[in-house]
Amino acid sequence: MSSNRFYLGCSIFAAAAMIGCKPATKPANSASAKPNVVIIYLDDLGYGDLSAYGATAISTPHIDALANGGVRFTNGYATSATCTPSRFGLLTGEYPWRNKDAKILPGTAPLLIDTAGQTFPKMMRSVGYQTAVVGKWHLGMGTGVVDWNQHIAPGANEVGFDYAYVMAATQDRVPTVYIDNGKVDGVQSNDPIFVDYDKNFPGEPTGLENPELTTMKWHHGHNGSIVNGVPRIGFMKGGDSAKWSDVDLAFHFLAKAQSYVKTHKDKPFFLYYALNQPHVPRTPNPMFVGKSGMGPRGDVILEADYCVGEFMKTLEAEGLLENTLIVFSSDNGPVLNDGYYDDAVEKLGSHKPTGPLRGGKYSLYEAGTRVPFITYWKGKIEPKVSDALVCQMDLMASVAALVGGETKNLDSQNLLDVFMGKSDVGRESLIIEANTRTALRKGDYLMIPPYDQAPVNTEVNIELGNSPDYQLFNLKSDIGEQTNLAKTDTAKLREMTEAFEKLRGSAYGDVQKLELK
Ligand code: NG6
Ligand code: CA
Repeated sequence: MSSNRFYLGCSIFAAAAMIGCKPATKPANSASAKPNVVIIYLDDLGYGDLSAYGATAISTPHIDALANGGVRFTNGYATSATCTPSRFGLLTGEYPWRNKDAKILPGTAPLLIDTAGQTFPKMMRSVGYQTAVVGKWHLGMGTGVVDWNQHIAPGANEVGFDYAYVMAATQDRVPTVYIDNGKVDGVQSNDPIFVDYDKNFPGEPTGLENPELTTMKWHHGHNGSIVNGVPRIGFMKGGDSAKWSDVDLAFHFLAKAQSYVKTHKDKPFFLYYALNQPHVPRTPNPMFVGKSGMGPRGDVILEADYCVGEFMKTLEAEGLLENTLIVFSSDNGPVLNDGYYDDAVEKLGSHKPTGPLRGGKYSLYEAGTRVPFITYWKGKIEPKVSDALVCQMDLMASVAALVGGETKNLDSQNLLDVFMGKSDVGRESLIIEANTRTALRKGDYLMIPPYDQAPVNTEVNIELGNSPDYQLFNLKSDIGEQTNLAKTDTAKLREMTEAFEKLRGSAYGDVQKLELK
């Protein structure tokens, strides 16, 4: 019970009498104690996917309540245009391009984060916090050869989370099971689970060979093992009792996040609640099927909004709202067809998941990394819209400043005042990343160096930002990146390439390309 609620029952007494109501020891998680910190992180939600960010074809009232009651950032970035590197940046405070393995990982990948290094949850733990992750992990686990029937380590627990209830990778990758502090939840010794990303297990159906067994059709990739009628990436055998139900997945994680709050409210906690929506396969609970009129992608956005609302109700019911900083964001930008025929393209109508931005998931153009980004703290953060340049990577140093933690030599910058809405002075610059290609945002400008790769990913139908020429955009006057200024504003291009080279250093493999043509 929070001290606020405790005093409620005493409010009719005079102040002197209230002293008699005071508990002998003050609850640790009271308004004057260290605040709880919750990061609510969506998967592939675009800059234009929320009504608070301008969407009119879809309504997201619960997330909007955070956006309209807190700081709504218009220049908030993930480090990357895909999941694994963005999560790496968020949880380590380091640019993912410093780690050559920070790419989209298979479900069997070893743990990506160095267990000896600094992490966000370790920093929180060092100042007395309880720490938890619930939801999508996708940062690898184990050392490369995993027996899914034994305790799997190292993983989220070993990089600082006291409690970790996660899916290993993504909803479209095997193993399709929950992992509870390193143990597959519900696996039984008489039906062990096996996972392989190279070859199928003899006799097991796949999306490729047994399309008649699928209820969702694959478009590209996603033709491995079939679980619940959905063909996945990779192969899996056994573990029937442990397999998740896709339509219940969001509610399952929600319940875990809620129960974590309820059982840990007496001491400060750090909770990273990583939802699965609207990543593929989009499998809305029956409660939301057909509700958006946009097909499953819209329906699962409504489902995610509902989950956020329910989670907020729990914080409120537990008396924690005034003492909890909530950060809301997404790991990368939107994609419609990400490998399944699910009507995301056909039923989109007038909705623009990217908002006014160019590109999408996987892209160096803005829609790849610029995402919804909200900070909310009832009674502490005044509602405002902020155009300050901020990155998810900055949360670690900023929250450290809030809770009295320490960070050393990180790329993460302390922007606490910006996140609290007290300052509009964000980052000077930021390197964004898309599948190891990088670009520089500095001031109002974005500079993308030349890249030889294909300009468009034709499978997902997204412009990737690649061009044999330099690209330079003024994002303030040209948010849609339509006018390449590289040839006309050569002074700005030179300033940007020099700054880029300095920040990127030898980690940028093709430094010679930076010599202006
Ligand atoms: C891609 C998958 C895509 C998605 C993505 C990871 C194929 C053809 N495409 O490789 O469906 O799973 O990886 O998304 O397999 S992320 O949001 O986790 O980065
Ligand atoms: Ca993602």
